[in-house]
Amino acid sequence: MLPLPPGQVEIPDFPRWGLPEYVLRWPEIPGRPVLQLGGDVRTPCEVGLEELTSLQRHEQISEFHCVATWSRRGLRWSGYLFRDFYERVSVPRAQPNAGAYLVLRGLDEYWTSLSLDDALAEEVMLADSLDGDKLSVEHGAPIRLVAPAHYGYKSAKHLCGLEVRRDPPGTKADTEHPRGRVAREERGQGRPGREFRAMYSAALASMLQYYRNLKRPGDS
Ligand SMILES: Nc1nc2c(c(=O)[nH]1)N[C@H]1C(S)=C(S)[C@@H](COP(=O)(O)O)O[C@H]1N2
Ligand SMILES: [Mo]
Repeated sequence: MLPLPPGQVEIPDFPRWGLPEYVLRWPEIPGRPVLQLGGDVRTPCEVGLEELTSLQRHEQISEFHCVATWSRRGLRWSGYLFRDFYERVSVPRAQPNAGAYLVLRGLDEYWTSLSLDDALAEEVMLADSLDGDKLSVEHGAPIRLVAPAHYGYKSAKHLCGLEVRRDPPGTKADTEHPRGRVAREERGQGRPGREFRAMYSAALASMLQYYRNLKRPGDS
């Protein structure tokens, strides 16, 4: 087995994770979920997830690397290749102008971005199933992005909107890197990756305890 990327440690489980501001929001899944396509496009529009069933299904097993230094191996995602979705649905329906970036939005109001090149790379998926089960709310129902070569914060859960942008969209904070490539340890901005690594490693045990004990609202 290949070694994990620099600074990552393997964990056996897969906790729901994210900034507390978002992770404690368990979004209500609409009866007919849609993706809003907008931004720098000729025709902003709405695509029902049922329309994705015209695309070829794709399954892959990949690693997942959270910037907080944990990695999970062997997740079996199923859904659609993002590139297929973009080329066969987004482009014909929304008619993007010459944008080079994508903003991804979740039902919990989370947002992140990817360069279009990174989003169209191999292994980037829209996943609606994990390890053979329908994607749970915990992990991003009804559909989420999966970008294994990027830190977990780029893999937007509960995806409900995609915006094409001509200019770099920026980030929510310096703890997110505009590109976030794991192989280059692009953990955040303004400091080298290994400094973020040291900070997260020191906090990992207590963070894992917090996220492993998250309860859905209503659970006892
Ligand atoms: N919508 C949304 N997407 C999100 C987040 C979030 O809080 N909300 N957290 C990100 C972070 S930091 C990580 S590590 C992964 C965690 O995915 P998981 O909850 O399925 O483990 O989701 C990413 N995508
Ligand atoms: Mo993360």
